[in-house]
Order: sequence, then C-alpha cells, then structure tokens
Amino acid sequence: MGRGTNQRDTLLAAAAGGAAVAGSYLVTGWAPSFVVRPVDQAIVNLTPGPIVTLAIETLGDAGHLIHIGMAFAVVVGLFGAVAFAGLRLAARTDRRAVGVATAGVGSWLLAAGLTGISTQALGAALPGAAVVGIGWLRSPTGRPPAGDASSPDAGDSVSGTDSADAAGLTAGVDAVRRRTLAVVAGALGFVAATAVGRRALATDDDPLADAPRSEGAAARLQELDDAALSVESADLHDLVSPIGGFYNVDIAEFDPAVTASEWSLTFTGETGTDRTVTFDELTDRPVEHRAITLRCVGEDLNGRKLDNAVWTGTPIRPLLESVDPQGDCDCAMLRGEDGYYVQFPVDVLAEGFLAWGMNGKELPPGHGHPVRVLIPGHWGETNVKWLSEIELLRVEDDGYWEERGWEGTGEVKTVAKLWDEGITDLGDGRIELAGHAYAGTRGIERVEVSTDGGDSWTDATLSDPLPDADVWRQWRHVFDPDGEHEVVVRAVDGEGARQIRAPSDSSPSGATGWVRRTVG
Ligand SMILES: Nc1nc2c(c(=O)[nH]1)N[C@H]1C(S)=C(S)[C@@H](COP(=O)(O)O)O[C@H]1N2
Ligand SMILES: [Mo]
Repeated sequence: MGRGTNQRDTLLAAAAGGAAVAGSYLVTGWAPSFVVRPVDQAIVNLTPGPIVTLAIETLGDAGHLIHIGMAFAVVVGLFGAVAFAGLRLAARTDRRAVGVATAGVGSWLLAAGLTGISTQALGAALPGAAVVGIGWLRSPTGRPPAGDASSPDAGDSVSGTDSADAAGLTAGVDAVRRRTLAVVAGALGFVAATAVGRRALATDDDPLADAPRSEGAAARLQELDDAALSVESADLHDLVSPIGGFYNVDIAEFDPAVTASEWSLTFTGETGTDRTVTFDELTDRPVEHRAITLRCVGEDLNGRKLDNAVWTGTPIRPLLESVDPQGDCDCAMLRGEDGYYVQFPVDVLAEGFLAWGMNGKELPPGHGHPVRVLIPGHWGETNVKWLSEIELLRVEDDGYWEERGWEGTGEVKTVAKLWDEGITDLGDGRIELAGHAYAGTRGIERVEVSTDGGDSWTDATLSDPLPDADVWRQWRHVFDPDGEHEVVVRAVDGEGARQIRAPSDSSPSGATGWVRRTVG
C-alpha cells in the first residue's frame, strides 16, 4: 500500500465524512436529529462548570462557536473513519460494492446510533456511500489482484517495466488523481450547497413570517407602538424587540423539538395533589397579553441580552394553588426539555406567567416552544423555556447556573443602555442619544444623561409609561456637540433608587456601573 494510496484514501474519507454530515443536515436541518447534536451535547455536558462559566465570561458567544466547531470536527472524523474502512475493504477485495456497502451501512448505523432515528440516518449514509462509490478506483500499480484475468496486464507480457507500461502507469495515476480531486470537489460543493440551500428553505417556510394571529396581542403591540418614543436612529428597536432580533441564551446548541400535542406540564414533589396540564387545558385558561422584558445576568453592563416582547399566556397562580404546594423551603425547581433547571421561591413563581405566544405569533422554537415561563422582574435565567416540570421542593437546591457559580435567580439590577445604533448624527450639527432602561418590577422613573463625563446631568425624555408590571422604557436626549464628549447615562428606578455607580463584572449577580461612552 503506497503513500499515495494512503493520502488519497484519507482525502476521500474526509470528503465522505463532510458529505455525510451535510446529508444529515439536508434531511433534518438544525434539529435534534442532526448528527452533530448528540456529540455537541456530550461535549457541553462533559465540560466542567468553571470552564463553561469562564468561557461565557471571557469569550461570550464565541464559546458556542468553539464547542460546536469541536462537535463538527469529531463527527466528520467519525463518518470519515467509516468511509476509510470502506475504501480499504474495497481495495483488499478489489470490489467497489464492498466499499460502498461498508460505508453506507456503517454510516447509517453510526447516524442512527448517534441520533436514535433510523430513517433520517439515511441522509448521512447515502452521501458517504456515494463518495466511496464514485471515488474508489482500482490501484494503478499495474499489478492485477490475483486471479483477475480481465486485467490488461494479465496476459503474456513478459516485462512489467518497459516504457509502454510506465506510460500506462503514469496515465493511470493521473486518472486516479483527477478522479479523486473531482470527487472531493463534488463533496465540497455538496456541503456548500446544502448549507446555503437548507437555510433558504428554512426562511421560506417560516411559519412565523405571517401577520399577527392573535387580535389581543395585536392590540397590545399597537399600544406599545403608540407609547414608543420617536427616535431618528433607524436601527434601534422601539419598545418591542422583533422575534428575530430578540436575544437568546441556551445551555444546548439545539432547541428541543416539542409539539403542542406532545407537551404537558407536571407539578410534582411536595404537593397536596400532583397534576399534569396539557397544552389544550392551558390555552383554555384565561388569556392575557403582557409586555415582559428579559435581561440575562451574564451580560456586560452595556451588553445586548436585554429585550422586550408581548407574550400571550395565562397566570400561574391559580394552577399552583390547585396543587396545594407544601415543602418547608417554599421553593420550587423548574425544568425544561433541554435538561435545564432553576430553583427559586414559590411566591416568586406565583407571580409568573405561562406563555405560548410571542408578539402575536406562536412561541418560536428558540424561545421555548410550545410553553415557557416568564417571571416578572427576575433575571432571565428564571424564565424556563420548553417548560415540562415544576417540582415543589422540601429543601433548597441549586439550579443549573447556580451550580456553576452564578447568583441569577433574584431581581434584576437597574440599567440604562447606550448601544452603537443609539448614537445618531442628526445632520444639523446635533447628536441624538437614545436607548432603553430597565429596572424590573420597580419600573423606570427617570434616565439622566451627562455629556461632560458626569459633572452635570439632564433628564432624558422617556417613552410613555405602560400598564405592564415588568417592562423597559426608551429614553432620548439630543445635544449640540463641541468636539469629543464623555457621555454617561444612569437610570433611577420607580422606588427612587439610582443605578449602582461602582462597576462590577456580570458574575455572579449581574454587572453594575454606569454606561460611559466617548461621542463626537
Ligand atoms: N430550558 C431553558 N430555559 C432557559 C435557558 C436555557 O438554556 N434552557 N436559558 C435561560 C437564560 S440564562 C436566559 S437569559 C433566558 C433567555 O431567554 P431567551 O433565549 O428567550 O431570550 O432563558 C432562560 N431559560
Ligand atoms: Mo441568562
């Protein structure tokens, strides 16, 4: 077995591995049955908590890219190894069919084993087998495998080293090289086409692209639109974050796929009576459309994990009372279908809301489809998505993030933001500063702006107050710049308390400080 054969087989095997992953993606999309998902999940689960926390603090969203990249590499390697075995068996037996069968059946078993879904595993098996089938060529050494009478060399030729044979050998090597490169290029083309094509498919049949379905939600959206400040900045959200622009924080790279008919919520643990609620039972309950703002405890002071939507759902309190919570700690552990869990007091939970709609649409997969919980005024991590169980506890226990050193189940800290798109040159010499401020259920009373580094302060204009208990406000301030300005913004909450001045990191309980930027 020559070095050339080794390199060729490795190249073909890598192409087959890539094609198998692309084929799986083509069939499943970015879903739980995609072959990369279980491996990614395993990587996330095996990574020690302090490293996860460190990655979030230092790398932010890049941390996700690292583990998903590792998962892709591992899976391409696994399918590549199967294809490599196919190529070697084909060479040993000198039969293409053996290689194709090995690669096809092996990839199918691997994909089915990883995802537990046998039909969609064909998506990975077929492209892998095809690369082996098209890419494999007889060895061009000129020496026929034993007993192959049809080989051009199996005859009465006496000398195997004459010039005609050498030329034939060179031509054979060239043909193999060309074929290998063509197959690898074809596989790469398939990977690229799949990545691009599948994305186009996904946005085309996006069920959330329609107009709002719920009239009640549409009326609330209108109300928020009317309350919004008019700002010049074209890119700044007003009071409602569009679904596609709403931030996302997930412990898993893939959203659990749960249909409304499969879904149920079970109250367990220290209850007078356990209870399971189905989706139909839930949506038959009294419906409300609440504007609720979410903010992640892990975001930087001027970070972007702060958004607001109009959510359609029903209050938790009557359901909770119906199961007669007992338990000495008066606390509950909430669990989601992705394996996430968080614990906090029952009286905080009782203020909560079970939502199945967002901005008038069905709750999207990334935000907890079909049902999530929304807890007014508390950090984002209490708002469990894909909610499946509420366990009433006897003693307190840590949630997923608390096990990893965060203290993010309490009330949000007050913040006023000034993002890049909130700074607009009005073209007439003036500059508009605009942003959002949030203080949970305390509400925002005032936003103060300084354009001289904090020496003097002016009250910003605010959006109209809303009846909702846990919603942000917009602020706006226009000034005449004179060179560079040190702009500082700070909010005062509804209880008269000013945003904490001393800067601190987001870990463990949320960033503090005043947002400060050089403008002009
Ligand atoms: N099931 C589940 N719920 C979850 C999370 C999660 O990873 N899994 N992340 C939490 C965190 S840390 C935040 S900040 C919010 C973010 O909600 P969003 O992704 O809808 O913006 O969801 C919370 N609920
Ligand atoms: Mo969060």
